[in-house]
Parts: sequence; C-alpha cells; structure tokens
Amino acid sequence: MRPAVVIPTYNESDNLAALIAELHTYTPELTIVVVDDNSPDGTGDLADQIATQNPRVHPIHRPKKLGLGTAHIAGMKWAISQNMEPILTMDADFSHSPRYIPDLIRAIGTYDTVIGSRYVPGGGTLHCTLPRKALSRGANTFARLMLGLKANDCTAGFRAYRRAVLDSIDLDAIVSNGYSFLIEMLYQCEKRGWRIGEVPIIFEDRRRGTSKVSRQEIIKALDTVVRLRLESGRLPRVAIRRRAIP
Ligand SMILES: Nc1nc2c(ncn2[C@@H]2O[C@H](COP(=O)(O)OP(=O)(O)OP(=O)(O)O)[C@@H](O)[C@H]2O)c(=O)[nH]1
Ligand SMILES: [Mg+2]
Repeated sequence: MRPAVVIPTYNESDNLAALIAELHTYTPELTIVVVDDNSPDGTGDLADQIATQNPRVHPIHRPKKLGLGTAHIAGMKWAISQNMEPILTMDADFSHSPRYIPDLIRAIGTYDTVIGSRYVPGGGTLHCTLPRKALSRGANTFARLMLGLKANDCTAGFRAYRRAVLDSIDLDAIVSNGYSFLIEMLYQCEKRGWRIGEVPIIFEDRRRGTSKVSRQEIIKALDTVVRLRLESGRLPRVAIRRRAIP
C-alpha cells in the first residue's frame, strides 16, 4: 500500500508544519498532498519549504480560493496518477487528528470507503459550540432523510477511499464544490453499492486559524441535497405529504 492524504489549505500556516510532523509520526509512509489556494498567509510557500526537506510532501498550488471540493479532486487526481492507494482526505486544522489515520487505513481492508465518524459509538466532538453541533447534526439528518444515505456521518471530510471507488466516479462531473462536495461524493459511493465503513473519531474544534464556513456554503449544501434528491427521480417525502393535506 502507498497511502496518500489530500489536505486542502487556505490560511493554515499556523497548523501546517505541526500537522505534517504529527502525520508522519503516526504514519511514516504517508504521502501528504497539500492543495493550497494561494493563501494570503503564505501557507503555499511554507508547504514548498517543507517539501524541499521532506520528499513525502507534495504541494499543489492553485491561483485563488477555488473551494474545498475541487481542491480534493485536484489532490485525488495527482495521487491516482502516482498509483497511490488508499487515498485519504482531511482538514488542516487538527479537527481530524493524525492519530486516526492508521485506523482509517486498516479499515480500508474491509471497506471501500471509510469515514472518520463522529456519530458511531466511541466517536464524538470536543470543544465544539452548541450551534456548531446542531448545524452538523441537522445537515446530517437532512442528507440522510432526503438521499437515503446509510452512513451516520455524511458531512465528514475525514475519509479514506480505495482507488477503485474514485475510478468508478467521474470526478469532473461532480458539480458541487465547498462542503456540499462531501455529501455528493458519499452519495455517489453509496449509489454504486460500495461498502462504506465508519471508524469512530473525536472531532475537535479548530484551535488555530480561522473558519471558512460561510452562510452561503451552508445554503449551497442544502441546495445540493435537494438537487441530488430530484435527480434521483423521487420526490421528497415532505413534498408528497404536503400535497396530500387539503
Ligand atoms: N484549498 C482550499 N482549501 C480550503 C478552502 N476552503 C477551506 N479549505 C480548507 O479546508 C479545510 C476545512 O476548512 P475549515 O475552515 O476548517 O472548515 P470547517 O472545518 O468546516 O470549519 P471550522 O473548523 O469551524 O473552521 C481546512 O483545511 C481549510 O484550510 C478552499 O477554498 N480551498
Ligand atoms: Mg475545520
């Protein structure tokens, strides 16, 4: 196995060096693909500097902030071109702890896609505010009800994919970007019948740097769920019930 992890970054200079060091402590053979969108705080330059010392770090530079989804895709395509497997994704802000990477890689022996999950026994969140927890729970319930997703944590960005899973999905056809990309990827995996596993993680709120989640991103995610539901050819249950009431 030649595992790779794709890490999208936008203004993560406070986190990147420590994150890479910790990742290699737990998983020395891991190739770390940093996809930076010309971060104003110099995260891209920092990734280049680290890469000169560390051959297991591969920076990808994009000209401007183009969103989480296309950043994941850019990193995945590079890892595929290098015959790496499994291909993981995670955030740069330590919300996804490097100590779980070995668990995700191990579970890929049994499953085709593995989610680092807050919502299975043993999983949870730490230092997250109540509104943040409610938003995550709400988005998950909405996605599960509307799309019939089986996974418990549908919005998690901490995942491992077998190569065949990514090959089976036309990555360029995934139109949603930002956070809704994560829901759409999971939808495409479940639709194709790939086995989805979840390993428990404790998700910690970011300690350094600033959040990039905007109200617009949240609305886009809701919009994506509705679009996927309509594309699947079934009407939302709520819509049917509403119509039945005189
Ligand atoms: N390359 C790239 N990375 C991004 C972009 N937006 C967010 N990211 C990165 O994606 C990861 C998740 O973003 P966060 O801001 O942590 O979003 P979040 O985890 O949902 O929210 P908080 O933890 O509350 O900040 C982080 O590593 C970000 O740096 C983007 O447009 N381009
Ligand atoms: Mg975060």
